Order: sequence, then structure tokens, then C-alpha cells
Amino acid sequence: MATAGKVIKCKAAVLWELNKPFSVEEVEVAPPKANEVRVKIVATGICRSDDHVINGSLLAPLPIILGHEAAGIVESVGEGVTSVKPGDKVIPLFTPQCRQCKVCKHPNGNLCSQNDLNGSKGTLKDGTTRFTCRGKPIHHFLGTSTFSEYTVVDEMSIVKIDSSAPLEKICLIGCGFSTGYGSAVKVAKVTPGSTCVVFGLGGVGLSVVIGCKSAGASRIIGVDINKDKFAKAKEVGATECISPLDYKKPIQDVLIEMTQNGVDFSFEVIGRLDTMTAALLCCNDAFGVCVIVGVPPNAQNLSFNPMLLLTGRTWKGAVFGGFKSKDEVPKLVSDVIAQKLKLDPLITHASSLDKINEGFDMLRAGKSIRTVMTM
Ligand code: CND
Ligand code: ZN
Repeated sequence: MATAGKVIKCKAAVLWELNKPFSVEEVEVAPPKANEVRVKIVATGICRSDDHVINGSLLAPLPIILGHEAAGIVESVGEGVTSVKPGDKVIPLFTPQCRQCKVCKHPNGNLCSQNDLNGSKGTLKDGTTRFTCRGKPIHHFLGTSTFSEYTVVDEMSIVKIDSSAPLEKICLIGCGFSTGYGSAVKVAKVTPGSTCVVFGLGGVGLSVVIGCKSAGASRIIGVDINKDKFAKAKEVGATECISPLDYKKPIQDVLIEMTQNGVDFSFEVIGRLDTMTAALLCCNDAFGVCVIVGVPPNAQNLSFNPMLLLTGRTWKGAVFGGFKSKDEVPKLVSDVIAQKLKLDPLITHASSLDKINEGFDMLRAGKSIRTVMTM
């Protein structure tokens, strides 16, 4: 391509300060170094985790280009890159898969030790950034930074997908769908005939519902304080939906009564300590499995009586639905193309990068599930 090896000037949404709107402006994107890939982002979704950075719940260094749920086309590659080439359709991976570390070599677990989630540096693997704006270096987010017309990622953070994939939909495989679906089928390992409860019916929570249904759960209870979310939840598989605001009792007590001693599988897909506690308490004390999917607020702790676990409960969590990203994303994409998995119910709004602040306002107001911005 004519741009290979050169700096690309393009539009990106820069977050300069916490709790401020994005500034959509011109940035310079340097060419990829060795083992890096420069990607033209075609479509990117808005996920609550991006908003968690804006409000300080999820720590990341500023200024930064956020965005981690996207699909695009490779523009150019650095020296040594073998798994993708210019023109390939790709999905950036916010949970990388280096294939060298202890986690990547282990059959279970997907949090590759090269991840930039815990104690984020905001750089690529070599410790530097490829973005500048107004003469200042701009940080990367989770090695992806997709709220930009072009981004640079490490080769471990990108995977080639089927050339027939519709990018404006398939971008949801980059986070929301895979995270929720995998939390049910891979992390919890939901069993046929089981009872599940899902706290939070946003894009990720609805994908948990879809996963529970496909695993054969017979009862799937959705919990949300926003009743506008109930219709969609039922459309994708929830058998009933309740709002904690309708009860005087704690919601875990309501759920324990509804299910005769607690559910088989519970999922927290909001990111709050009180609902994480409720999710743990509402699963059966002897065999219940509770999965944390929501990103908890930075530097806050839960304290609980270990007796809750001694009785037999399992408490676990995972990023990206427990999927080893480079291995499993292409398969998820093929399943969408084969119509075994459906993303359409999750996409409520189509937008553009210029309207990114309106897109976030809609998420915060509970009016959207996923807004997909096309570039
Ligand atoms: P979104 O905001 O769309 O959904 C959250 C839902 O929770 C909304 O429908 C709210 O109405 C509902 N809610 C809020 N407060 C309460 C409450 N007190 N009781 C009941 N319901 C409530 O968010 P999303 O679906 O994009 O993301 C959900 C969480 O998942 C969020 O914390 C995000 O950061 C996290 C996440 C995790 C991962 C991962 O890899 N584990 C990846 N992406 C996102
Ligand atoms: Zn996300």
C-alpha cells in the first residue's frame, strides 16, 4: 500500500482527562515496528469497559485512545510478522495470546502474561506508543486502541478472520459477545437443564444469556434495574426478568426463594461490589458456581465469610470469556458466518467516530445495547 512505511495522519477520539468528553482530532500513527501490525479500523463497538476508564473505575494512563471491540483490515506489517498480511480482515485482541508464556502454554486460562489489563502501561510490547497528537505521545488501551481510523498492535494482539466476515457486525466478537458467551459456555460450563441468573442485561450480559441458552439451561433469570432491557433479554433466551427495585428484600433472597435454595450458575455482568455479593449469595450453597464478568471499581475490596465457599460454592471470574483469543476468535467468527451464533440482537445503534460522545451518553442513559461506529 502507498502508506506503508509512512506516518499516517487520521482521525481518532482522544481522551485527555478523566470525566471529560472525547476530543475527535487528527493524530499521527507511526508505521509498525518489528512484530507489529498497522490496521485500518472499519467498525468498533462501545463497551462499558471504555466508560470505566473515563470515570476512573478502570485505571489506564492518559492521554489515551480507548476502544477494544473492533474489526478492520491490515494496512501494513512490520518485519517478522507472519500470521497476517496487508488486506487481511482482522480482529484486534485486547487479551493477547503470545503462545510463549506459562498461561498460553497451559490448557486452561487465557490471561496471557503479556496482557496490559492489570497495571496498564498503555504502550505496545516494546514499551513505546505509535500515536502522537499535538506533539504529545498518546497511550494505547489494552494493546488495541480502536477509536481511531488506524491503529498499531503487536502481532500477538491480532488475528486474521474469514474474508467474508461482515466487519460492522463481527466487531462484537472482539469483546462483548465473546466475553459474555464464553463466560457461560467456557468459564461456568453451564449444564443442560440448569437454572442460571444473569445480573446486568447490557451487551455483555445478554451474551451471557445467549451462552446459557445454547448450553441448554432450562431457566434463565435476568436481573436489571432498567426494565427497558427485559424485552431484548427475553428475545435472546431469558425465561423471566426481575428488577431489584420491585422488592423490599435483598435480591439474593428473592432469587433463593424463586429457585428453591439457589441457582446452579450466577453471573455478575455489571461491575459493582453489591451485585457481585448478591450473585455469590444467590447460587446454591453446595454446588452453585458464580462467575464475575463485570469489571470491579478500582481499589475496592469485598469482605465475606469464607463459610460461603466452605459449603461447596465455586467463585470464579475471567476476561474475554476465558477464550484463548488467537486460537478461538476465528472459530467464533465462522460460527457467526454459519449463522450458528447471532449478533444482530445486540446491535441497537449505528454511528460514526464523530458522534462518539453521543454514543457513550446513550450507553450511560441505558438507551443502547451496542452502538457500532463505522469509520
Ligand atoms: P452495560 O452498561 O451495557 O450493561 C450493564 C447493565 O447493568 C445495564 O443494563 C444496567 O441497567 C444494569 N445495572 C446497573 N446497575 C445495576 C444494579 N445495581 N442492579 C442491576 N442491574 C444494574 O455494560 P456492558 O454490558 O457493556 O458491560 C457489563 C460489564 O462487563 C461492565 O462492568 C464491563 O466493564 C464488563 C466487561 C468485562 C469484560 C471481561 O473481559 N470480563 C469485557 N468487557 C466488558
Ligand atoms: Zn469490553
